[in-house]
Amino acid sequence: MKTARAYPNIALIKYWGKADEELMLPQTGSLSLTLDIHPTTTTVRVRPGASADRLFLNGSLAGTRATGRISRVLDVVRSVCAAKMKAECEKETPQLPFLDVVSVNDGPTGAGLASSASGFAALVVAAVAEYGVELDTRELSRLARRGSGSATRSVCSGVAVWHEGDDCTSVAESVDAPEMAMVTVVLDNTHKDVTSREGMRRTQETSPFHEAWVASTRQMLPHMLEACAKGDFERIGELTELSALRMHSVIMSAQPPILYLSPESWAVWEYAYQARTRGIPVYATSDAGANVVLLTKPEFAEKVAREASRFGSTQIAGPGRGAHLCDTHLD
Ligand code: 2P0
Repeated sequence: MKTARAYPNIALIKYWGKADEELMLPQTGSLSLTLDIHPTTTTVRVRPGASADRLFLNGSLAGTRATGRISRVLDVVRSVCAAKMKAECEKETPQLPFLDVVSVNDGPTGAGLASSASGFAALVVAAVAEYGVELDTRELSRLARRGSGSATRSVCSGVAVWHEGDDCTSVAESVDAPEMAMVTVVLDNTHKDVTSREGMRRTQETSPFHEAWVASTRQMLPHMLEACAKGDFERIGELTELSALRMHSVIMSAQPPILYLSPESWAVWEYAYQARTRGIPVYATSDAGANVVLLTKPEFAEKVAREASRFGSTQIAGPGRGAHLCDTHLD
């Protein structure tokens, strides 16, 4: 039995569009901060003789859709682990058994706070360990990508860049960055109407601005990496807002349009603009849902959380650890 824990991440340079749906290759690179709140904890155990994987999610046996989604990733994990075992002992390729997966999310599932990122990152780290194979962060990140694009980044600690590339090179790695904090402002913890996957597909297929989005992201990412390396927080904040606004612009221009942001979301965005005029370094971002995440310097996090609590429930997050094994197992 093996257990792993992983945290969600919030992108500062957003990923919105796939170059390859099967391999889950992104059209552009992206960059995020892995948080230290709302972890997913996942325990896996081999099921000798069973004919399928089983998933217990937040205390209940999951349906065929959710189980199928993790099982497809576990098939890739099994083939990579079997190939590695064969290469190491030069015997027959082993047939690896199916797994029981018990997973608990400590946070709002499907509300734009990236539960699929923490979920798939924890899943691959636990499964690889259960099969007794050692893989490095690059290889784990490559496997997590097959479950969900944003999971590629949750394998890494702190600020992580996920590279555009092919099946081998499109992986994430941590990069140096200044100290930052995030304040999540949860306005609506119900499920979003259009999943990220469907939203990306629709945007790519129907928005006349999609190519411009791809070009602008390719242009912004190197600037963001430079700002991170220099520790230039204001530049990081400006690029964060720009990337999120450009992503929502292209999403709104899909047909039929997708409106993830609500009037309440915009009120939080306005708060960030207004707070900056008072000397508070705070910048807004939003993912595929109405919630807003505020990026700030650690010493301002409490003030920002207090002020933004008039919009919704706020929580302070700092940089979190990448997906890792832990000793406490779930039943
Ligand atoms: C991101 N998002 O960069 C972007 C910004 C949401 C908005 O990655 O289809 O769950 O599984 O790869 O990763 C959320 O989408 O989508 C996401 P799939 P994913 O964080």
